[in-house]
Amino acid sequence: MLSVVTRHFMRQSANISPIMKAAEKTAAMLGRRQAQPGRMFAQQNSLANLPVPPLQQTLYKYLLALKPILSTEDYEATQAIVSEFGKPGGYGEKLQMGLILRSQKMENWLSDWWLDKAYLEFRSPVVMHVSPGVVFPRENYRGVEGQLDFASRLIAGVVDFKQLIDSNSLPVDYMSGQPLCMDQYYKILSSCRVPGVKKDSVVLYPPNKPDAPRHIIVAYNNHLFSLDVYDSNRKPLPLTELHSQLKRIVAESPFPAIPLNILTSEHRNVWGKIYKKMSKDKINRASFEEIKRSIFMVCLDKPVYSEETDHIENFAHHCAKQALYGGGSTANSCNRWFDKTLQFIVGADGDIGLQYEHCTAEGPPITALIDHSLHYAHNTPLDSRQTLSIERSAPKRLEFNLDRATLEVIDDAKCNIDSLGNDVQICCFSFEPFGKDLPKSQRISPDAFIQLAIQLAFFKIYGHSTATYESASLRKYKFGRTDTIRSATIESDSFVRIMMDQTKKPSEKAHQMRKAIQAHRENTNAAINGDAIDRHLLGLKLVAIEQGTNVPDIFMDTSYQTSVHFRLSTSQVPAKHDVTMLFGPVVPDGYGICYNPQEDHINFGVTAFNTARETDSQKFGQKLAESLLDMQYVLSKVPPQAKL
Ligand code: COA
Ligand code: HC5
Repeated sequence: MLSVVTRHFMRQSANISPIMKAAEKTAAMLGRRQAQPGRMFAQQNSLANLPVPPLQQTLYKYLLALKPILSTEDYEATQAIVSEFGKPGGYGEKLQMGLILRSQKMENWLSDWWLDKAYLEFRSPVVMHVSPGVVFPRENYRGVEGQLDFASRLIAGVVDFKQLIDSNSLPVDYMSGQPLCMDQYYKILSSCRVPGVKKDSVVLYPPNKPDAPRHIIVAYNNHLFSLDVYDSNRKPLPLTELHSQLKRIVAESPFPAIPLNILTSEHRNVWGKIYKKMSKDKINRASFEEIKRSIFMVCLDKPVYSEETDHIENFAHHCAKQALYGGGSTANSCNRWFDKTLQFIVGADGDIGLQYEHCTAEGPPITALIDHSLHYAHNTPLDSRQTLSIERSAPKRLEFNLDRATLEVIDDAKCNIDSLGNDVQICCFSFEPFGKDLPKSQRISPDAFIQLAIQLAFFKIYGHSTATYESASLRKYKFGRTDTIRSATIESDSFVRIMMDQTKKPSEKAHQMRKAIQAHRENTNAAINGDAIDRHLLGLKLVAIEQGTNVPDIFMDTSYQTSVHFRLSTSQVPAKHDVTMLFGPVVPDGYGICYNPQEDHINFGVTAFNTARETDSQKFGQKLAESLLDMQYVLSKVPPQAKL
């Protein structure tokens, strides 16, 4: 089945006529609002603070969300616990008051907590567990010459995007007609996660300071080089210059370096301890500083894909591995610095992509940067920026002093990344029969349609619904990050059951599909308007912890654990270019599902762990494609209805 809908990733990006210098024109070509100097934060002051939802509303919705995923017995037990928590003058009201007080003192009561709880205090490796990978459309070059040519174009494209950020010229993003917080754009470049023994931190080097970074890090053969991308007058280096500097880096590094970099893929406590110890040495400290301060990173990967030995169908899979974790210690995992916010991956076979450390930003600002940079890379002739730069320095190799103990941990880290890589089962595919166009033609939200297909696919395999997470943007609010759309609803559960019932007519199935889609849309609207339940419940729990009181029963209840055991962790990240994105599951027996809906097809990245016998991402991908077609069939049997 999958072979029918799978297509290799040779599709080229949108065929857009060459446009050169003006960044505003690029933005316009990409369908974004016109760039205007100083306009990036035009709406920022009008953004509201994140509200605290009413307690009773959240408790009511929490019970609704539990219904399709719990047994009747468990549900009834939890009902009693929830009602005790929410009774007048009870524990819930006390915590709610604490949360309201916090929200009155802060622009966003959630964002600091979220940064800590979701990211900086999380101790598992960022690879696979936190950092997503993005696979770009395959480029036409093969070999190192083309690799360096493309890498220089991509670097120039990112620097061009940076100019838009630095001059506050990026057009404001909008969602459902509402302006969004633009703060995350300031955090994706010149930023880095720093390992700590118990908790990580994140550093950011603003562009408007006199000593603002001018360099990027280039990884080649496990060596790290600091390369200036601006001259001493802060003018971006011409493409030809970037190209010759990259050539120099390659020529100077014929043999692989000791793969210290792989330590960034370790458990955070392990890496935090080594980092602390290594930082006592002046040379190490200076090199760490150079990496942290760099604007972004480019990984010039060695070729590991062979057209002769591998079937062409495997190319997408190869790219996904490189983007998600580097493919393992003998492939390119040692040619990364996983703490760095943005690592562009440029392989030798037209295989390109991105690895990104998630703590500073969500996917949409990253895809805006990708869309701009790829467009620039494809449309800028080599000689277009020939203005001669002055006083540029040669690329500088970063040095490290390593002791015997660290060398041993490097060996362990290589084994660990290989185990992690062998454990992940990746299924990236493009669903070809239709894209957003089909649900739109039926006046249905494409996102709700795809989410429902995910529910159906899960039900086909397991015969029940499960806790499902879909990312919803809170950027409508100042410094907003995300909340959760819980896609398993009472309505979706009825829908998947009816779909599997041979006795039901298409009209009955279509009727329930529309009810489930409507429920999903309502949940989506609630989430983006600050009325979802998950971050509110987290907030109440954290108030209890901060107040030093007992964590209330509602959070100790096994049903709560079930409700946050997201076997389906999903996210829509739309991009103009035909990219495929993927991230790891968030629970051992779960799936990570990321999708980029295009007008006439949908790119999916599905992951699962091999160690969980009950999951299989290939099978899930097949069932997902099948479910989308089943839903298309049902819709084809009924006349279009009112818009949902
Ligand atoms: N009839 C016809 N067309 C419809 C429709 C309907 N009933 N409902 C929606 N559409 C159209 C929209 O106008 C839109 O058109 P476009 O392709 O021209 O832009 C398109 O279909 C997509 O809409 P939809 O599928 O409903 O999704 P959405 O854009 O509303 O997105 C979320 C839903 C939840 C993904 C979004 O609100 C969100 O929060 N995005 C951010 C997620 C995120 O941050 N992810 C990354 C986390 S790191
Ligand atoms: C380049 C695509 C990145 C998508 C990453 C994403 O969706 O991250 C989610 C962030 C959030 O807060 O919801 C987390 N998730 C991967 C667990 C869904």
